[in-house]
Amino acid sequence: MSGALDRLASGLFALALVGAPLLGLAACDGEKLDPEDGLEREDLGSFTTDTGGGADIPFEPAAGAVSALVHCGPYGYDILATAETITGPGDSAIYDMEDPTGTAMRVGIMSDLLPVLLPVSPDLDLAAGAHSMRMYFDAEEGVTVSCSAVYRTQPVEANPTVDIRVVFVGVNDVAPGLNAAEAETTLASVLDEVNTMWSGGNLEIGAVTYEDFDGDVATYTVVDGDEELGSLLRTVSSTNDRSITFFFVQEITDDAGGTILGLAGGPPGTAAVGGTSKSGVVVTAASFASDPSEVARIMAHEGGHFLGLFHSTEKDGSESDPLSDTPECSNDADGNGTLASNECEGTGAENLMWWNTKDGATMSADQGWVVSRSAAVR
Ligand SMILES: [Ca+2]
Ligand SMILES: [Ca+2]
Ligand SMILES: [Ca+2]
Ligand SMILES: [Zn+2]
Repeated sequence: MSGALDRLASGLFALALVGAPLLGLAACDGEKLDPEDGLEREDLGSFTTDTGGGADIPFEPAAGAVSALVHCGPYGYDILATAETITGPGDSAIYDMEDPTGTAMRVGIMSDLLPVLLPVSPDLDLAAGAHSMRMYFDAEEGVTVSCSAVYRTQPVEANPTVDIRVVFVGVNDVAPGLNAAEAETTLASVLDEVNTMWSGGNLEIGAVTYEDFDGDVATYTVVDGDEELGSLLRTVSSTNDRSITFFFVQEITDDAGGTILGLAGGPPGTAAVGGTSKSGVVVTAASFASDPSEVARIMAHEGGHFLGLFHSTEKDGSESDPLSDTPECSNDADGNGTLASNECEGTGAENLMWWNTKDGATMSADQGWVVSRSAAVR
């Protein structure tokens, strides 16, 4: 267990940089699908930890399902949880916490609520039939959680799109023009850049809506730590849930007092599920006036996390994604324990999900395969 818990430091997925030529934004508002078309939701029930500190969560994707999102919580911000093992039909091994990179599956380590998405790689597609996830909690006492699943039965589209909802949380003071009334103009080139970065995975922004936050702006314009982040993401309602909600804020600080450019619920977020601490993405807009491309890089990268993408290579090189078409870099040339972008030029730093996203980063075909199966994508 300690190996996996050592990874806690990477439980918050931070970001930095991208820029690219602008394309015409297809903010198409065409034919609307029924929001529930192609999704099946299942209440899996309530589960309490056994004497081993874990709980076994059975779930069963239907034939034809292209993805399954299982989520369990809430258990608060003082407890961390992950999956110890996941098995598929015939007790086939899908995931083992002790050797995550030995499989084509990844699971995060999360406070409050754990979302788990299958599949996160074309090398381990989803099978119909009986699955079981053993959840592990880093807790002193017993824990009880509610679990649900969303199975996406809608087939994968040739040209998948994802609807975007941008909610402005008191950012107009530091970034004039970032408000619901002006955003269609002021944010257009940023969304063009997001589309450019996503185009390698053939993902495109669909319908876009802009709102000014109608909650406690004074509290949330600076997001202080994990619990405030979770509370903000929980305001995503079930009527907005088949989209990615991006909250634009002035600043995000982590529990250790560091500043973070963006954070996604997850990975993965609870795509198509509102009301959880993993129901959206938070983006800092402080740099918008001086470097609007930074906002685009944050949106594209954190949106990737929300839709189920893990870092292609982690900052300290200890972890990598389960995708064969994204390079892994191990060239810590100066031996300082950190893989800097200039140490991995041409060998990984060009990917959208590089831990420190750069100018011109792109989504790979395998990453496109994963996101096209998200319940938030159509
Ligand atoms: Ca605050
Ligand atoms: Ca890879
Ligand atoms: Ca280094
Ligand atoms: Zn990240």
